[in-house]
Amino acid sequence: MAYTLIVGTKNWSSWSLRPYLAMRATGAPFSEITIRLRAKESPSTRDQILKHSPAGRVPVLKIEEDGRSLTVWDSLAICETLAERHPDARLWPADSETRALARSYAAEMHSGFPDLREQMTMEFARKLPTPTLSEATKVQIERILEAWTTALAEHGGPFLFGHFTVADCMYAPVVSRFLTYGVALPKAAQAYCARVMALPAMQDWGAASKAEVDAGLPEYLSA
Ligand SMILES: N[C@@H](CCC(=O)N[C@@H](CS)C(=O)NCC(=O)O)C(=O)O
Repeated sequence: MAYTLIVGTKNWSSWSLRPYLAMRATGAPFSEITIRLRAKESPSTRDQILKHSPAGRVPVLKIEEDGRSLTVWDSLAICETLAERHPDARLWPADSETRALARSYAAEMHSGFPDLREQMTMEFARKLPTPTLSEATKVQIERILEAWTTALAEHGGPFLFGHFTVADCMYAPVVSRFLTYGVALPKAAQAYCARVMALPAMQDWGAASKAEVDAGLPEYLSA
């Protein structure tokens, strides 16, 4: 059995970071292909991704097993697939009510917070000034902080639902954004961000993002 995770430019690709963290949490070996986002030259980013997935977006997970190849795309679908295939990684909480809550957190992130995502695009390896936040972005930040604080208090930390789960994978790019743009955070959220950033997988993603930035990303266009 062989896994290949296809991701986008690490400094930018928040959707790729999520299943990367889940993949690392399984402890299973995997290969990586990094596709340069925002590539204008031919073949375009989209054409490169289309070689791997009909959806034309990263992340993509390929699973080669028993002579067959399975392609899974979309961050949440990949996290779910890994959780199912690697029960020992406990990527969802064991208790069904807690699991339902953790799934709600993950889904809320996956389908929500559009203003936050647009105003504070992920720039993993960079520190940037805090933009003038729109009212909608402020409301979304407040919602995330309230959700984190509630989960941390109710489940006792160190992660949102106790041990590390897909809910933490889904919010990890928000942690990076808060740090990149210097968003003021209450103590509990600050400590949570520090714990997420200290994960070896986050450190490795950060080192790769920094290498991309140091090598000179071609342009800083809006995503
Ligand atoms: N809902 C998708 C979103 C995936 C997505 O938008 N990926 C971006 C990169 S972060 C992408 O592939 N963009 C294609 C492009 O830039 O051409 C998911 O959760 O995986």
